[in-house]
Amino acid sequence: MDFDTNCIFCKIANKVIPSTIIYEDEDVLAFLDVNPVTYGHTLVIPKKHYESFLSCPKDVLHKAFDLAQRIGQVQIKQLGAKGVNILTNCFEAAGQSIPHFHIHVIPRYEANDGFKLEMKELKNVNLPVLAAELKESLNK
Ligand code: DGP
Repeated sequence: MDFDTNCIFCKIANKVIPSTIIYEDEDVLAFLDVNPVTYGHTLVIPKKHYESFLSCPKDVLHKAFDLAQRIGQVQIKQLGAKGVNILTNCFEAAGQSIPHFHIHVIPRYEANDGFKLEMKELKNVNLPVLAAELKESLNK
């Protein structure tokens, strides 16, 4: 499906609803997040509808991440960001609220600037057992 009539990012990609676009070509689009967590928070999307990173074809992924890289570089050069977080949430359990693949490009200025990614250590994991399980599926 190229266009999902219920998808807000499909509507943005097709200019059915407005957004603040900073770059577009025939495959990908970058626009400012309407609820930015830091100054310059940008979203990169493919114009065609793919539910998430996990189902996006590799050539499109490549174009989207290439653009995300360029935007991150510009955020540092132009906005004076000191760092950048690249984030793509896959499915509701991971915080995805819009089911159209998108990459958050979040410029960072300091540790307490509005964005926080907390990684708490999960204790008591048997790493060799887990690795064996994952390797089996990966190498099938
Ligand atoms: P996620 O939670 O990863 O699905 O992020 C969705 C982001 O999309 C969230 O940061 C807010 C942003 N967003 C939602 N609706 C709109 C919109 O209509 N326009 C723009 N520019 N951004 C939107």
